Amino acid sequence: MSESTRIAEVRVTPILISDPPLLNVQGVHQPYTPRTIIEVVTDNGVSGIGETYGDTDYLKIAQAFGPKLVGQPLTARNDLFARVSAAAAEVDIAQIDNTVVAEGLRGARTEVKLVHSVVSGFEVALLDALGHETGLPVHALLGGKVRDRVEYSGYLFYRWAEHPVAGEPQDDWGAALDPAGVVEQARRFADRYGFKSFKLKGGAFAPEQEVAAIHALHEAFPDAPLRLDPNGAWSVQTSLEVAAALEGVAEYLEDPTAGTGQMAQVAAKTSLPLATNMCVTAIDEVPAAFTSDAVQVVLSDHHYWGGLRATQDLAAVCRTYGKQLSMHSNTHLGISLAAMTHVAATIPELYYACDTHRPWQTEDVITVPHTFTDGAVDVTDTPGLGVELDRESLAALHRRWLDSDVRDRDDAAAMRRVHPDWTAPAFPVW
Ligand code: GKR
Ligand code: MG
Repeated sequence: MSESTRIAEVRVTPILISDPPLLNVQGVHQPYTPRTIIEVVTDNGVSGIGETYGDTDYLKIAQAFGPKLVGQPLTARNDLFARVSAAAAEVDIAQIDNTVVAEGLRGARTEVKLVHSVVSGFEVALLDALGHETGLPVHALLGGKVRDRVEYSGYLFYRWAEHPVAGEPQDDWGAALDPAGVVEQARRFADRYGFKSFKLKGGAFAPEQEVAAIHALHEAFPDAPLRLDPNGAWSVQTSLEVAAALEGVAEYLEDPTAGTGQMAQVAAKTSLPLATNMCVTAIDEVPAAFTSDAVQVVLSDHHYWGGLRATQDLAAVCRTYGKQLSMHSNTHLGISLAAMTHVAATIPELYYACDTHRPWQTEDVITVPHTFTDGAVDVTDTPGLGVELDRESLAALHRRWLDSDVRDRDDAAAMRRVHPDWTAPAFPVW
C-alpha cells in the first residue's frame, strides 16, 4: 500500500441478530436486535470490517456517509467526526432531541453520541483494512499491546427461559428469576468460559432481592469480584442502603442512581467505588462528574465514545484525573468483540475486567467466533482485527432484517407482549 491508497467501495449492511429475553429496568430484550455491519474495500482490493449499533438513526447516518467515503485516503481517520456529522446533517433523524435522558440505558441521547457510534463502525473498518494492507494487527496500529489477553466479566442477567411467542429464538440457559437462578447462571458462565468476575444486571427486581443475589454469588464464588448495575433505578437513599449492604462484597456499584448530581451524593457517603456508562458517556460530561467525584470508574463503549483512538483519549483523561477505566457493552457480535479486545490490549491502566454481552449471542458474522478461556480473550497478532467476515451468515442475517419490521431496540415494547399495560417506570424506581 502507499499513502495514496484509497477507498474504492463501501458496503453498509443492516442485520438482525437473535437475542435472549434478558431483563432490565426498561423491560426485556426483543427476540431480534439490529446491528450495522460496515465493509470498506481499498483500491488494492483489500477489505476491512466494522460493526456498530443498527437502530434506524444509526443506520440512516451510516448509509448516508458510506458513499462519501469512496475515493478518500485509507489513512484519513482524524476528520471522520466532521465528515460523518456532515452526512448526519443531511438525514432526518427521528429520535434525537439533544436533551439529557438520564434514564436511558446508555445515558444522554445526543446527536454527537449518535454520530460517534457511526464513526466508530467506520474507524474500525478502516483500521482493519489498514492492518490487512500493512500486515499489522489493529493493536499495533494503535501503538501496540501491553497485554496478551483481555479479561472479561461474566455478564449475568435476570431472564425468562424463553420469548413469549412460539418460533422465536431459543437457547438452553433456562430462566433466572431469583438468587438461586442467578448463581446457577454464574456457574454455567464459569464452567463454559472460565469467567472469574461477574456483573449482575439489576433494576429488574426490588433492590433487596438483587442484594440477596449478590450475597448468594459471593457465597458461591468467594474470590470473584462482583458488580451490580440497576441502570440508575435507585434513589440516593436506596443506593446508600445497597452500598452499605454490599461493602466488602461488591467491587463496585454501577450507575446505582441516575445523573451525575445524584451519583455524587452517593459517592460522598460510601467507600464502594461507583462506575458508570450512563453519566459519563461523552467528553463534555467528564468535568462535572470528575470534579464532583461522582464516579471512580468510567466504562467506555468504543461505539459511542467515537472509536478506538477516542477510547485511548478517554483513557488518558481518566489517567490525568486518577479515575479507572473499564468497558461497557451492549448486544454485539464478534467484530465488536475483536475491536474491544484490540483497544483494551493497548491501555496500560485496565484493572477491571471488561463487559461483554457476546456469550449471550448464538450467531455471528465472523467465520471463527472468539473463544473465552479462563474468562479472557487472547489478543491476536494476525493482521487487522484478526477476524474474517462470514458472508453467508451476513447474508442470512440481512435477509432476516429485510423480512422483518423490527428496526429499533425497544425493551418496553417487548415487555408489553407479556404485560400489555407495562410502561417503563419513572425514576427513581426504588
Ligand atoms: O443489555 O439490557 C442490556 C443492558 O442493560 C445494556 O443495555 C446496558 O447499556 O449493559 C449496559 C449497561 O451496563 O448499562
Ligand atoms: Mg451499566
